[in-house]
Amino acid sequence: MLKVHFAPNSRAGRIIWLLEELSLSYEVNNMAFHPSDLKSDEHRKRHPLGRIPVLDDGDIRIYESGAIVEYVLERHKNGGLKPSSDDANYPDFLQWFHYCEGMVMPPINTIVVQTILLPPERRDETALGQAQRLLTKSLAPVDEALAGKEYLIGNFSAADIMLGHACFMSNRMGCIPDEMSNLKKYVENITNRPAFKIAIEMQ
Ligand SMILES: N[C@@H](CCC(=O)N[C@@H](CS)C(=O)NCC(=O)O)C(=O)O
Repeated sequence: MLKVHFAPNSRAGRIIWLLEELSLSYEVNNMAFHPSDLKSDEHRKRHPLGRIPVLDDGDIRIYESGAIVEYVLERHKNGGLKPSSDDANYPDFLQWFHYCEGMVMPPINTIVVQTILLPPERRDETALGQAQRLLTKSLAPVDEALAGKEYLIGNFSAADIMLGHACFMSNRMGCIPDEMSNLKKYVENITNRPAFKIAIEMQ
């Protein structure tokens, strides 16, 4: 049985979303998004940095959300969520799948650190402003790519589970301006998916 080590309001939601989209069975180890759980000796044995998500599949343990998504698609079920390498959409799929952790999540991480994780006296307004501007800038090509499309490569795919989740978080942080209307609509398309609702409402 697949087991997801999870905490609410985190990238672990991507894995629940994926498993729900694929109708695969899984168990959840629901932890608090707090050092008491994430930095515990028990969890550091699963992830050396004390982070989530982590997936257990029998004796196999894997962390890094994109790697987990690829692993599930290859070893368990594809469900039409990843085009084959000869598909015309494959290059775009790869690009947006990896653009998520490569370009969009770094400024989101800084925003979370500067608004939630650091105690108020250590927060830095300049670093926060820079990260907010960088996030909006990094989303501009995504808005452009979504013109006339419901999802990143047309049909719903695992690239939406990665980057769509990051877009949802960016919107919640107020970093998608109204002018990025394709992106606003995209976030709506994603949040209307029943599997996404299950993942995002899991506490
Ligand atoms: N690139 C990693 C990032 C993992 C990560 O940083 N997860 C965050 C939650 S979204 C976390 O565990 N943060 C807790 C911490 O930094 O202490 C992935 O995609 O899995």
